[in-house]
Amino acid sequence: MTGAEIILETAADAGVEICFANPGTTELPLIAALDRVKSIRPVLGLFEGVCTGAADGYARMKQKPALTLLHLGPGLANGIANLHNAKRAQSPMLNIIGQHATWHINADPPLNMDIASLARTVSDWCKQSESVEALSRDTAEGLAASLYGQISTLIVPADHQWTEYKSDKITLPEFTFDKADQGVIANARKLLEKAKKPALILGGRALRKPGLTAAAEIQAKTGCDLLMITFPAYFDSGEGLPILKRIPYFPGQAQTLLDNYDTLILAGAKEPVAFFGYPNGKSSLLNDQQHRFRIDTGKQDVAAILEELAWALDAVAGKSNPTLAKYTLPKLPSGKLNAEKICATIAALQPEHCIVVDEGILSTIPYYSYAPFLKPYSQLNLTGGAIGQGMPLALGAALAYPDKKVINIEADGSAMYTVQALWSQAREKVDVITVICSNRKYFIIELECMIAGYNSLGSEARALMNLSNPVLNWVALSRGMGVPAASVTTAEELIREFEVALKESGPHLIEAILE
Ligand SMILES: Cc1ncc(C[n+]2csc(CCOP(=O)(O)OP(=O)(O)O)c2C)c(N)n1
Ligand SMILES: [Mg+2]
Repeated sequence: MTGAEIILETAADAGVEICFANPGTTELPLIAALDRVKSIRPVLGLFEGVCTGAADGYARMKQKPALTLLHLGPGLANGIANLHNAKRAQSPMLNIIGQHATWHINADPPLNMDIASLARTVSDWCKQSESVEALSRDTAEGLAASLYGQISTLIVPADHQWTEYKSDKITLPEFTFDKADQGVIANARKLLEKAKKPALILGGRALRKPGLTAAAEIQAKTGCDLLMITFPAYFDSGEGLPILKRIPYFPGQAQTLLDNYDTLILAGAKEPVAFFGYPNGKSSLLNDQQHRFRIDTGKQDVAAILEELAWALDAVAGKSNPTLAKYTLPKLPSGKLNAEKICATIAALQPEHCIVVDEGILSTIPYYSYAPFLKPYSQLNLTGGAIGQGMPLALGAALAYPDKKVINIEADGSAMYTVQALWSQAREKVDVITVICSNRKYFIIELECMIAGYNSLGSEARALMNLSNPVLNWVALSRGMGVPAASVTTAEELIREFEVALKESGPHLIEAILE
């Protein structure tokens, strides 16, 4: 068995099913090993940002480690933006990065660079293998570290990959999150009992069904509001779950919401801060009078902590909770499209248990007024603010759950960063419906300019926000990568095309042209 084979064998034993890959000559033994270790399915991305984004989507859905295979420093560099998003999403992931043969590095060949320094900016665990005999342990350690919801990166020189491996295979130890702190739970209980107007801010794993169910019980008992962070990696939503208010993106709106509360209990969430610093702005969205208290460390099981807090509050009623969301079918719109109508159409037509990926930027803001009242579904969002995530994320989510429809609501500017994901969607025949919100501009930058007081921008400045010269031909781009596509301008056309896409299997793209 080669070093490359033991890496894949160790990963396969740990439950890894897919390798999101864009390899090169320093990964040849790993390419060959994928032929031998059949339980790992290779998925080719035509840009490394597609591989890392797809791995993130898979990891968020499966909550188990996703594997990428990338080529040297430049390959990693191309994948960094979506690794940054994955790190912010606390997605378990192991990157295997090929390195030059150990004896060749000092010759400084053209592709040589400091891979580890680059990797550390996005990795919680990072190692360059020191011998072929360490490869199974290195792989197991990297995977084990990722289980907390972290990024691990293992850099493997080509000679370690091709050399024969003679040691034993290492099995991952049983994983458990760090133990809950009873003192913290008692403090949270006291704060909630004392507060006049409390809220829980939920993020991370607290936004999955078990955490939401416990939060709903706490809400029913204490009367606290439930808020969610602005860009959650994942949340369960719909009928039977509590109704959460999303903290708005713009700091003024966020502060208006948060000012309502005297006490904020943070569960799987950091203290809320403004996305950017503005002239005369401030970082924190909370004021000095507000009590704030985090109940988990990020390495603990926050859903279990919420459950313990519910017990401590004597909030576990076990009977039906009247505050939970009830299903309301959104009305289908008509006429020329705008963002509100795109969101209403998708909300009205999306099937139960689907996966919605939101990288609609300004166009998806209206969607959140429907989200709590739909049939149960899962939603994935852009987490780290590095755009170009939606299409790969949708690919990975669809590979994780081939039986579910994935609906990717995608802004046109963001879509262009990793548009190659469409080719992988076609090749892997995944059920992804991409709706491009085609406003033909970087609308949010335009809006941010207006808010910042740059009201009379000239043609040079405007050129940096305008995507209409030339107009992107979405139908041609999509068909060119093997994904059937249509372009629509009215709600009636969008409804028709969306219904066709829902009925057929395989990927589809619909360009929704906005007024
Ligand atoms: C990797 C990366 N590059 C650039 C940006 C800056 N940026 C934020 S939003 C945006 C454009 C958004 O345009 P679009 O995706 O069309 O959404 P819209 O604002 O039109 O709704 C850009 C360039 C970013 N966030 N991430
Ligand atoms: Mg746009």
